[in-house]
Amino acid sequence: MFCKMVSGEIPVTRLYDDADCMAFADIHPQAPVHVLVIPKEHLQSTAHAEASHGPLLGKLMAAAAVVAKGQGLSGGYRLVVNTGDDGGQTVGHLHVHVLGGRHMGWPPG
Ligand code: D5M
Repeated sequence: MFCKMVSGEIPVTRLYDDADCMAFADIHPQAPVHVLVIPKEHLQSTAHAEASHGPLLGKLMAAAAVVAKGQGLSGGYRLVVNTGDDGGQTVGHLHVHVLGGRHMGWPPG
């Protein structure tokens, strides 16, 4: 479904956009800042990543850091990548949650 954000079929405000990745606000925010960073190439999850995806995964993390900085999260933030059913993944297009603006508890639920 996030491929439709990439194509523009589902319009979203892009909080970050480069050749490989883009970011937009999560529709169900779990923190004052909750942004999703996705690869434009469809990749279902980290479990589906091959060694050849290494550079893309690196770009995704770097993009998440740029997003966090752009959102003013100078006090820290959390990056979350849910994977598969047990990991709580509900959308089958790899995404990094950037969560911030409040203190994050541990362990996660
Ligand atoms: O996280 C999937 C996340 O995707 C969840 O936090 C809601 C969000 N979501 C689902 N649909 C949309 C749209 N249309 N816009 C913005 N955000 C969306 P997961 O890690 O798979 O549980």
